[in-house]
Order: sequence, then C-alpha cells, then structure tokens
Amino acid sequence: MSTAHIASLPTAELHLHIEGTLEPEMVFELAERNSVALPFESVEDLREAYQFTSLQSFLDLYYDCMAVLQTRDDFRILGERYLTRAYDQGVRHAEIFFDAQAHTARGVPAEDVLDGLLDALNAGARRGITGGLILSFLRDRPVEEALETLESLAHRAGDLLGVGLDSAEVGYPPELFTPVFARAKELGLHSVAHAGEEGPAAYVWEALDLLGAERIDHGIRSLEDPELVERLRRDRVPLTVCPLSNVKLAVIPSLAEHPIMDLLDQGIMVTVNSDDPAYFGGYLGDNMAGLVDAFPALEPALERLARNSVDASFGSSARKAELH
Ligand code: ES4
Ligand code: ZN
Repeated sequence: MSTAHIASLPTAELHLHIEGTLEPEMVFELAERNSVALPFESVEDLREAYQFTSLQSFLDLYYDCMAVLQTRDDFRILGERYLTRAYDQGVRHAEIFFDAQAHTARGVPAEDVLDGLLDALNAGARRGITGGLILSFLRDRPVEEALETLESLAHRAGDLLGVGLDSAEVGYPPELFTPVFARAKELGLHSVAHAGEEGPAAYVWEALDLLGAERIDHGIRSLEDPELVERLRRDRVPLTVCPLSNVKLAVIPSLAEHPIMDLLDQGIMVTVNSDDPAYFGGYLGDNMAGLVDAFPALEPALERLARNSVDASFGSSARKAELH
C-alpha cells in the first residue's frame, strides 16, 4: 500500500496523546536544555526500553520521559513537531489529549501546558491543519484531583474542546468520574473516554450512560457484548481505534489478529488513530498502512475510514465539508 495514497486522504486524528509524541531524540534534547537527569545513556538505550507487556509497563516509561517537558515553549515545540509529522501523513484536523495532572504534579502550571499547545495549534492552523485540545483526566489518580484540575482551567473552557479519561484502566471504572464529566458538561465541553482497551465492555456502557461520552477511545472489547455492539451501531458512536498501540501493548497479539474488520462488519463507526506514536511505531498514516498490509481487503474501505474520522470529529460543519 503506498503511503503516498494514504497521505492523499484528508483525515482527522481523534486519539492522540501529545505527550506520546515525545520522540527519544527530543527527550534528550529537552533533558539537556532543562538540566533533567535521565536514567538512559543514549537515544538508542531509551529506544530499546520501548518493549511493553501491558498498558502499565508503557505508562511507567511514558510518565518518566515527560518530566523533560517544563516550559510553555517545550509544549509549543512538541505540538508543532507533531502537527508537522501528522500533516505529512494526511492529517488535516487533530483533536489532541493532554495529561494536565502529569505536569501539575511536577510543578508545571496547567496554563503553561495549555498555552504552549495553543501556540502550536495556532501555527498549525496557518499551515492548513486545524484542531483542538482535550483535557484528559488520569483515572488512576483521585477523582477530587480531576475536579480540581477542571476547576483550575474552568476560566479557560473556551480554549478547550472537551474532556477525556485515560491512564491505567482496570480497577478505575468510568463511574467514578461521573461528577467530573457532569461539571465539564456545564462548562459546555465535549466528552470522550478511554474504555474497553484493557478494561471490560461494562466500562464502555458506563462511559456512554454515566459520563455521556460522545466517542469511545479504543473500545475494542465492545465486541464481547452483542447488546453493546448494537448500541454503538444504532447511535453511531465512534470508536477511536489505535491498531499499532494495541499490538505494542499486547492487547492484541498481532495486527493480523486485530478486530478492526469485525468492528467494521458489525456496522460500527470506526476511526483509525495513533495514540502514542513515538512509542508505538508510527503516526496515523503508518497505522493505516500497517492495517492494509495485514488486511488487503481493507484497501477499498480506506476512504470510508478517512471520512469517518472527519465526521466523528468535533470540527465545525464548514471544516468537515472542506475535508470531505
Ligand atoms: C494511553 Cl494507550 C493509553 N491508554 C490509556 N491511557 C493512556 N495515556 C497515554 N496513552
Ligand atoms: Zn490513548
């Protein structure tokens, strides 16, 4: 499958953690600039650590590496580099998660993170890639902390697209975050949530019914529950599926065993996304190319997947029309 063909399809990236775009070279560059000591000798040394056995084994390294991100300008550079790479692979709209709590816990003000990422998005918009920011709560930290984080940015709600829920899933059901998502709704924000990645289909139900999630991030375990499949299909709830992530985190044994064809056959609104591309082996176009290699029958459906991503975005109808 030619990557040029894939890059010619305008897509929206809907499941992307900006901290997961921190390439090993940039970890070293920012560690030097910000005088942060790293437990790795070299870029190669760090890259060799990218062997994960579960979501948690990845999260441990992910949170360690992001300690090099300290200033508004660091976040601007991170965002600009991501948007440039994504654009080169066909992405024309990006709805980007940021983990505010992972930065405030290290003494970096949430508004510096927000402002740096907005600087990047403004530069991106001038170059033809639009987008927005999704404040994602860490579900393995206290609910009160998520509420405080949301309140601390409530006066900037106009600069946010929505809220999300991420980090270690099993044992942290969406239900816990019902008051946080209710407050986000009062602030006029969109809602999405990670569910059904490592956790059960029951978490997808909770994300829909208790949090009011408009999209489900991952959601692949929904296939274990036929009633849930029917609900997702009927309501056209988008799933933001991340194939390379699923393989790298051992959620699925190999791309050839990925359930994307089942999800499509069941009539679910599937989108393809990159999650943490610096860690998982590729950006959005790389995920598409990997899928087509594993499933040649998917090639005619690429245009549908690209269109789904635009339709499932929170972009304006004018922007969607431009990208169709
Ligand atoms: C994540 Cl793959 C994944 N799952 C849950 N939370 C995350 N945060 C960053 N990547
Ligand atoms: Zn994710």
